[in-house]
Amino acid sequence: MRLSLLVVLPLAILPALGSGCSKPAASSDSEAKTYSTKGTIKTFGPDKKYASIAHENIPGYMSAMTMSFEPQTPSMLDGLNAGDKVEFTFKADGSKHIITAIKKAP
Ligand SMILES: [Cu+2]
Repeated sequence: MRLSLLVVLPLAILPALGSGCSKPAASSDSEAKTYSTKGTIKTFGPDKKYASIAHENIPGYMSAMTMSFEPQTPSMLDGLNAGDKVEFTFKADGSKHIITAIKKAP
C-alpha cells in the first residue's frame, strides 16, 4: 500500500507542472485595424448595442456579408433606422468590430 502511493504521487504532480505556461498578452489597441465601407442597416440589437449591417466588399479584409458592429458610443446610432444606407468606419480588434464613425449615405 505505502509503496504504491510513492509511485503514484510523482505522476500526479507532473501534469500540474506542465500547465504553468504563461498566457499571451491581451491584444492591444495598436493592433486594431480600421476600415471604411458602405452598407445597409438590417436590424439593431437591444438598446442599439449593436447594428447588423450588410456591408460591401472590404478589400483586403472580407467580402460582402451581413454582420454585427458595435457602436463606440450608443448615441452614434441615433437617427438611423433599419433599411438605411450608411457609410461607416470601424475598428477590427480580434472578433470585435467597433464603429468609430457612421453617417447616412447620400
Ligand atoms: Cu463582414
